[in-house]
Amino acid sequence: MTHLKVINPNTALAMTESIGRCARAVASSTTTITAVSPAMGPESIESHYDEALAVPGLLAEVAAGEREGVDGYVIACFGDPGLDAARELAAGPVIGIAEAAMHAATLVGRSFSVVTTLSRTVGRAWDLAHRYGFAAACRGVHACDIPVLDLDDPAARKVVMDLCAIAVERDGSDSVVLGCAGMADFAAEVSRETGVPVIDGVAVATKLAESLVSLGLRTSKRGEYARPGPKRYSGLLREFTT
Ligand code: 5HY
Repeated sequence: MTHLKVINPNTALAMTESIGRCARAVASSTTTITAVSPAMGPESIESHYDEALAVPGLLAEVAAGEREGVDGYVIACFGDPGLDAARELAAGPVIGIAEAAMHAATLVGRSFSVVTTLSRTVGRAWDLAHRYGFAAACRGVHACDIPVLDLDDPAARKVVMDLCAIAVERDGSDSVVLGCAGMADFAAEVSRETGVPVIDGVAVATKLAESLVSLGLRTSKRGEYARPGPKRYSGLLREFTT
């Protein structure tokens, strides 16, 4: 059996349950999915400030996973918050949904568009495309300007659906990457409407983590992702002392 921990770094439990359903829908029968939110952090992640404050709680969940013998992790937030720090803590693979989705998009087409939430997060999506080496394939990043926690409203879904179609037409891209874990459960519907592959990073990251674990590929501890050395942390971070 493979045990994957899918971490929604925000504290919106309804979103965590939806993310868990999406991960379980694609996981193999020999994979157990544990979907969690941290015990502390922002109710949604829509700014650099939110992202920074999401990381301690996220890392606490990875540290707990290591004690529990978790085989691999998914960071289910499109900013891939805390990804490098989580890889230092984890023995197994840690996959961010943005990195996973962009990889998948370049395997099914020459170009992709990203449809994300607030306009203020567009720059972060571009930063990730550049960091992961997909800037040339990314034809555009489009914001629906709907807050993360309002995405399950049917009217909001119509806005996202329409924007995906506009993005494909305007960018001439081969596929659409959904720029929020809160959009995970309607990738198939958007794909039917737009006629192009629509990629949900939760599903792709789950299968990538599962595949890497099955191949025996764990996070390398030789260099940058070696475990952090012993250190004291004070105040609210006291529990992180190693
Ligand atoms: C996410 N925020 O996937 C991102 C989306 C965003 O709380 N979960 C969040 O807007 O960056």
